[in-house]
Amino acid sequence: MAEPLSVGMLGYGFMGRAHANALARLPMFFPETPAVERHTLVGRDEAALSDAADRFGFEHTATDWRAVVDDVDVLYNLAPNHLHAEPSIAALEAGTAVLCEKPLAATLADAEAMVAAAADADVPAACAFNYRFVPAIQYAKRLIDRGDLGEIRQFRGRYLQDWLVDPDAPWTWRMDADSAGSGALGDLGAHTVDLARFLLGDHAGEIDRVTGQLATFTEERPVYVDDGETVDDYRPVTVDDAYTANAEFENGAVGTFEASRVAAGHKNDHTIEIHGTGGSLRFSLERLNELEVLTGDSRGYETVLITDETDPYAGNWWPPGHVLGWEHTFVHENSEFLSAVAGDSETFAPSFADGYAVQRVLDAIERAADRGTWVAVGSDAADD
Ligand code: SOE
Repeated sequence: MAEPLSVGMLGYGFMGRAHANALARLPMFFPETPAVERHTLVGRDEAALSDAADRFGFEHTATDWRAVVDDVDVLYNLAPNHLHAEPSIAALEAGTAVLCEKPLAATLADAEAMVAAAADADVPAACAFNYRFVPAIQYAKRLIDRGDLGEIRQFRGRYLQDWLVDPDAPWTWRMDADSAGSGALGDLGAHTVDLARFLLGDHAGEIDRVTGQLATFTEERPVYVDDGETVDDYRPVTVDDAYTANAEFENGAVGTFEASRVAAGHKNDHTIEIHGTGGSLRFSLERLNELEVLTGDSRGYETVLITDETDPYAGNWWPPGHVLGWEHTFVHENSEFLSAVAGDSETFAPSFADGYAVQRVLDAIERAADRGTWVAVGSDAADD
């Protein structure tokens, strides 16, 4: 029997929990996935790290990723965005496969260096766009690839959250341009742009050009002491709270994109709509087991529950109608990624190249917002 793949995980916050949970679920629900040893958890605060390692099932801890990247088979880079490039590149240079959280990097330059390192490596370099692995999204892709929607004319994607409506919500690294790159645009918009590329890339082509509008409504936010109530300091918010963009695809299809962290009442509302000459699709993350489909002569949308045994990934879980949730997307993503590490590594997607393609769109939206005009994706910033 093959040795289990040893995993090093950099970061043990929200994404650490999501991926460690996925690794724990795999042997029971996706037994065909290569076995994994949760080897080393990496972070800075030794006490918190050791507590997380116990809960997540990691055998070792380390406070410096440099000591880990060539000691494991796989690096999960779940650190803040400005720490995506250096450890991921070092791992790839050591022949260690990488799964890096989205957006690929805080800057286009970092993303470029990462995609170059991935091209030189013969191990998979994955960008963790987990929403590709929602069964209903995979099902939507099947319908689009089969031609049920005809020629693609229009894409509409919005990702709305409300955790920053309150001006007293605490400052975090996600509000700092140096650490995060951008705000709602990179954190949420990256997912929507990735889904547009995933679903429509083979039909409408890439996004050619974009407009952009970015807004920050609360200019500084409090940092609290440990009691969570007493304000210690205020730090500036240097990223967007919300963005909107128009887009044109290679085939002439039109797109509208938006995301917000200040959309009161919307918790994790990632909704996409696609219209073609033969029909339409509607998906909402808050109802992720369902896909709304309109094709042929139908006068209205049909709501299809994507939980049948024959639906993507669904047969590995429960009987039809025994619905799945957000965390299952990580299980599917990890199963595909680890299978690629152990086998056909060339074909894994979403790859760093996909992450870079998304980053170019995000960058063009920011530049379009600065200029107040359409910007061609991939055009030279020096020409702005
Ligand atoms: C932000 O609130 C966040 O956690 C993103 O960072 C994730 O990528 C998204 O899936 C859910 O929202």
